[in-house]
Amino acid sequence: MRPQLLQLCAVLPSTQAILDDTYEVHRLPEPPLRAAWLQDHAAAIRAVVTGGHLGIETSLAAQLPALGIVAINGVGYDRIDLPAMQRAGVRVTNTPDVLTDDVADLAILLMISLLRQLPAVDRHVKDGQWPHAQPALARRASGLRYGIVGLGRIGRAIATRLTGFGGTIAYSGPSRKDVVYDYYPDVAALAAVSDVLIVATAASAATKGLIDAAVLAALGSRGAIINIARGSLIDEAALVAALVEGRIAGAGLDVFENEPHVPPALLALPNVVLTPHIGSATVETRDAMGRLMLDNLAAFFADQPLLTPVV
Ligand code: 8YV
Repeated sequence: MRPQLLQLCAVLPSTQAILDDTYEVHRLPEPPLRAAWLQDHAAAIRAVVTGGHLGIETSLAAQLPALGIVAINGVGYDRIDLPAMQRAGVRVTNTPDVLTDDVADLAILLMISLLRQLPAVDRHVKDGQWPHAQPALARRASGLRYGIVGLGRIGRAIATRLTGFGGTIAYSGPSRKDVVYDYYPDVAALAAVSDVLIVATAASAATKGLIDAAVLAALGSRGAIINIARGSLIDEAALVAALVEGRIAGAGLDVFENEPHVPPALLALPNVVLTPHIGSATVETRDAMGRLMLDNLAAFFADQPLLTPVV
């Protein structure tokens, strides 16, 4: 008999085909039908597949007594209560490394798009304005002071890309790394010496609201912020206020506090570039993530060491 699995997120058709072949895949019905579904199926569910942005509610996991593994199709595990999983003896896996380059690419894309006003100039041409007017001059993206919040896998990949930009690179984080970039233990101190502050650190209870009003004030009215990590890392209300009042120069954001909802004030601002949490959203990377997620599941059910365990 195929193991029973609860799937909480969409995956590529190629990944889905293997999931469907290997497991008896269930989807969680909406609340009106959920209680009945749980009564009929919860006891048999041995694995959960979920996205990094979704995780699993601790209360749902607690209703799955046979649960042995939560396989995340993503790198972030901030939406999963790891101590609760450990207490329940549930393993958790994620998909690190395979998405690093895509997410780092997006950070650079957002930065250049923001400073060179890509959305506005694209609009300018498509609206037929080119023969009539020149768009406003943009700001240079190279030769700046780049500050990276969090020099993990993705932060390092961003730094590598930025070495081609001819500016200076500094970083903040809990500890100094063996790198040539300048280290600032304090995020506000990093912001104070940055023209572009790029948020690339993992979200957790400890880093919630890490980028607060004081950090934004330190970044200042010429400074731009880029976030490809998690919305919870930035105090979004403070960010919106700073942008609306011109206390920072602009923002390039792929992630938000309450996705897929974006603060309405951001939608009207010209100095903001927004993307819908697409850091890892390429065919190649989603395929690689799917394969790693499947390999972790297979290892779990074969009683083999997990490839990329979180706990
Ligand atoms: C995706 C992500 O949103 O990896 C992560 O943590 O946030 C993204 O890659 C998602 O996990 C895809 O399922």
